[in-house]
Amino acid sequence: MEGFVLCLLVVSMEILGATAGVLQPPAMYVFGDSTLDVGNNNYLPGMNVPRANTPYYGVDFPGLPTGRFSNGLNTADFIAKMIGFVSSPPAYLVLAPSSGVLVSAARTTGVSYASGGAGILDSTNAGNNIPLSKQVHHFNATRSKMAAVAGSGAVSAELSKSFFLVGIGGNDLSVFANAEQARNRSAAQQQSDTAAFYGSLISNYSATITNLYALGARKFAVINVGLAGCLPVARVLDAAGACSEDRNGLAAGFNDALRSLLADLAATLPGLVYSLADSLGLMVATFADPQASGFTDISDPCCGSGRLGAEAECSPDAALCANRDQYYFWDRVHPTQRAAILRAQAFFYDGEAKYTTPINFKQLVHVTAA
Ligand SMILES: *[C@@H]1O[C@H](CO)[C@@H](O)[C@H](O)[C@H]1NC(C)=O
Ligand SMILES: *[C@@H]1O[C@H](CO)[C@@H](O)[C@H](O)[C@H]1NC(C)=O
Ligand SMILES: CC(=O)N[C@H]1CO[C@H](CO)[C@@H](O)[C@@H]1O
Repeated sequence: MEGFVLCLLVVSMEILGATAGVLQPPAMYVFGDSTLDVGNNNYLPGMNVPRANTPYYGVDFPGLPTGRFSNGLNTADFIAKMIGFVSSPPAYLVLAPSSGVLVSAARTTGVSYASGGAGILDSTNAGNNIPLSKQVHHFNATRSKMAAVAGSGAVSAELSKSFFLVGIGGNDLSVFANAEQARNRSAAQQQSDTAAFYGSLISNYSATITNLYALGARKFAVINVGLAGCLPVARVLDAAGACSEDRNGLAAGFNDALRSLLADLAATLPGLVYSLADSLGLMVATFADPQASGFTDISDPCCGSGRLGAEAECSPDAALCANRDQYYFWDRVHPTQRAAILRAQAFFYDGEAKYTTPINFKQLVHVTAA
């Protein structure tokens, strides 16, 4: 009996430890695209705004669409759970109408500014999303409201311990690659276009991190761009349905530049700590041995229609697969909930520095920012 009571005590203390946030950061702030969006786009006006607000989005959780581009939860949700939150922080546009609601959420869970279709460049899918620069602007507005309530010093202290998740770049790459293809450029021209393109991406990414830092952010978890050429939406452009090696190479080149950028910023901005997650490397490993991760299909969208299931969005009229946990792709662009949890696990718990550098997300949570 005593053993039983002791055991219960230990268990309840562990639960308390997790929920009382002993090691948990005060909040989590999310910036990026549809891989992290939890509903911001549902509040944007316009016919051409990408929205996950119809079936079969959300079919597995919670059973109806939530604005997540997934059959259930997304990568931001699973990372949030691993930190100790219930799910991703709420979408900014849900909170913004009430200053009180916004400040209270911002200080207890955090806020998600991520928007489907968004790019590092304002020009990417312009008018149909919240571009990265505007997401930072929204964070700045949030911070001002927090400071008006709690004082700037207290807010800075909270933010310095908070978790800043950033995942963006795939849409910029896809827009650039489509434009290059349409322009029929020579190899030499493509090389110089690509160099200029990387230059503006990195310059804008640098401005984003520097601005967030100026506003008090210290801990950055950054997800790089995945195998852009193996998304169903890219493969359908190929007559044989093969991955586009050009697009995969474009992603790898950007990821190299992003890795250097973060190392440079950490060397110049005192107290900045980061973990860079290798989405591309994880996809390469997963696709090389799908069964090891429980996938039987790594090329077709679970929900889609037309050739390769990739000619249309997931919609109520699309075909829906039954064994969704065995598919890597949920729709023609996004991972399934099952793929998302594996991504989050790889980035959070990575024990061998395989998919994160220089530390994993869990270490980033626990590191004491200077
Ligand atoms: C692309 O450009 C090359 C020469 O630069 C030309 O021979 C070819 O016809 C062009 N293709 C298209 C589809 O315009
Ligand atoms: C945040 O907003 C204030 C007030 O509009 C502005 O002065 C400041 O430059 C902004 N900071 C950043 C980093 O964007
Ligand atoms: C965050 C940031 O600085 N974004 C800038 C990216 O570049 C465009 C111009 O190309 C600016 O308008 C954005 O403000």
